[in-house]
Amino acid sequence: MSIQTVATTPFAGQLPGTSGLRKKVTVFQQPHYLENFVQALFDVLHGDAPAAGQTLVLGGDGRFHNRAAVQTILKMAAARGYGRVLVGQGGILSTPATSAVIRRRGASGGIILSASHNPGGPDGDFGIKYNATNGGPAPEKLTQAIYERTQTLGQYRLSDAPDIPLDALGTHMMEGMAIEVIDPVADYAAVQRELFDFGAIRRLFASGFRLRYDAMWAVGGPYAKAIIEGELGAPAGTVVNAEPKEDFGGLHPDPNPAYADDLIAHLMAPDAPDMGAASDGDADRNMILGRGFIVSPSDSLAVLTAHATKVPGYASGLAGVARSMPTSTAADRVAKALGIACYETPTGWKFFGNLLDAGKATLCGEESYGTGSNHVREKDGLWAVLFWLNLVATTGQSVEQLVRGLWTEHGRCVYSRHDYDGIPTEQANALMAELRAQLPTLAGQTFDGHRLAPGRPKTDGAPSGGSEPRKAGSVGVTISWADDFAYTDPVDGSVSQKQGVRVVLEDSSRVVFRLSGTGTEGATLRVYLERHEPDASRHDVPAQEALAPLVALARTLARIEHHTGMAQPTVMT
Ligand code: VG1
Ligand code: CO
Repeated sequence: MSIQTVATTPFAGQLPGTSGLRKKVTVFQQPHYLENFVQALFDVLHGDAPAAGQTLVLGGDGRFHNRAAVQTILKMAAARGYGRVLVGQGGILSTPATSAVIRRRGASGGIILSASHNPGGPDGDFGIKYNATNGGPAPEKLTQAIYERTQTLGQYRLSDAPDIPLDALGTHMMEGMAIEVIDPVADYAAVQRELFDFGAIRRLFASGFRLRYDAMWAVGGPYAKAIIEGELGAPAGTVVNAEPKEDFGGLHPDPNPAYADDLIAHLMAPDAPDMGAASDGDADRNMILGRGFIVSPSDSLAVLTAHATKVPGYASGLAGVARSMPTSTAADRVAKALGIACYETPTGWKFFGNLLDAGKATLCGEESYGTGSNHVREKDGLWAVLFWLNLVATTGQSVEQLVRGLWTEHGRCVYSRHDYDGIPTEQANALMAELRAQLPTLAGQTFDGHRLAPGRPKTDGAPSGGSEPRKAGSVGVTISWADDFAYTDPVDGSVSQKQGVRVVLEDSSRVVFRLSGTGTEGATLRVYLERHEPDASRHDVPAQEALAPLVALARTLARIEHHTGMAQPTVMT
C-alpha cells in the first residue's frame, strides 16, 4: 500500500448549487472528475496539513455510481491522513442520517453522495456535497472556496489500497486510517427516539391506524422499515417500495403530486389508509397525506409549529421558526400567534444552519417538501412523518382535521408551485433579466386578467398602488411592491443577493420567480403562487382554481410562453 500522486487538470463548472455539485452520472464517470472535486474540498478544509485525528462520515443514497465513488473517496481520505472514516453499510446513509452521525460521533464533517430527488441510473444524475461539523450543508463561503480551488488544481492524492468490503459491519485499516462500516440506521433512530412519544405511536398502530409509506425505491426504505414497522409495530407492508435501487426503479424519487401519483391514488381510493407519506432519493423530503387529503408542505410546517409542544422533544416550546422565502406565510401566522420569531431565508437548507446553531429557530421548512428541526442540520423526511404520527396519536385528530384546524384559525394560504423544466439556459436567463429590469416600475401597476397597465400614480399619504375597487373574492389586481430577494444572515452578517423575484399584490397575494439550482440539464423556472383566503366557505376551492388569476399575472409579467415556448408548466405541486 502506498499513496500515489496523480497529475490532473481543472474541469469547468464544479460549482455546487442549491445542494451540492450535481451532474449527470456520465460526467462523474470521467477520469479525475470526482477526484478533483474531493481534492479541492480537502485542500480548502485542511490547507497543506494532514487531517490527522479527524473523523469523516461517508455515505450516499445508494444510486448508481455510489459504491465506486465511496471507494475512491476512502482512498483519498486515507491519503489525506484522516484518522477514521465512518461509512454506512453498503455505502448507504440518508442525508438526515449523515447529519445525525456527524453530530453524535463528533466527526469533523461528512460527504454525502446524492442527487436527492433527481432520477438515477447510468443515464441519471449523481451528486456530492459536504456537511460541516455541525452536521449541516457547507455554507456558500465554503462551496465558493471549493469551486475556486477546483479551477487551479494540478494534482490529487490517493492510496492504491484495494477496495474495502462495504456490505458487512466491521473495521478495516488503510494507510493507518480506520474505516468503520456502521449500521446506517442506529444513530438516526436514537435521535428520533429522544424526540417522539414512541409509546403513543405504537398504541396508535396497535389500535388499527393504517399508514402507507412510499419510500420510492430510495434510501428512506431501510430507515422507515426499521423504525415504523420494526420499532413502532406498524404491520409489515406499511412501508412500500422500500428496497433502495440504483435507478429508483426507473422512477423519479421526488415526493410530489406529479411523481408520487401512485401513493396519491391509494389515499384517494375508497379503502384508503388513514395516512400516506413518502420520502425522496436521499430521504430528506417528505410528503404527507390524510385519507383523501393532500397536505401542502407549507401547511405542514405551520401545523407542526402550532402543535409542537405536544411532542416530547419540543414540549418546552420553540425558539422560533424559519422558512425559505418562497414557502407560504402560513408558518408566519402561527409564529405570530405563538409570539415566536419567524425567519425568512433563501432557498436551500444551508441557510438554516446558522439560525439553528444560534438557537434562534427550532423548526424549519421549505415548500419543496422539506421540514426539519434542530435535532440535525438537514431536512428530515421520516422525522416529519413521525411528528405527524405523534400529533395524530396525542390529539386524536386526523391529518385532515389538523390542517383544517390551521385554516380555521389562521385562514388558508392557498399555494402552488409551477415548474417549467428543460428551458435552454440563455432563454431562462433572458426571462429573469427581463423581470429584474421591470422591478423599478412594477409597484402600482394593475392587471385586468390579460395585461398590465400603469396604475394611478401614488399621491402622498395614499395607500400604495392604484385605487381600482377590488371584487370580493378576487385576487388583488394591483401590485403593491416587487423586489429581488436579498438575505443578510442575522448571525454572521453574510449577504446573499438575487435569491428570487417577488411580486406582492395589495391583498398580500404573491408570485415569486426563481431558477432552480439543482438541475443538471438546461434550466428550470420555478413560479411560486400564494394567496391568503380568510373566508372558510372558500377553503375547499381547488388551489389551481383559486390561484388562476395569479397564474395569469405570472405568465403575463414574465412572458413565460414568449421566452420558453411552453403554454403549461411541466410540474405543478
Ligand atoms: C430545490 C428546492 C429547495 C431544496 C433543494 C434541495 O432547490 O427548491 O427548496 O432545498 O432542492 O433539496 P432548487 O434550487 O432546485 O429550487 V434536495 O431534497 O434535492 O437536496
Ligand atoms: Co433530497
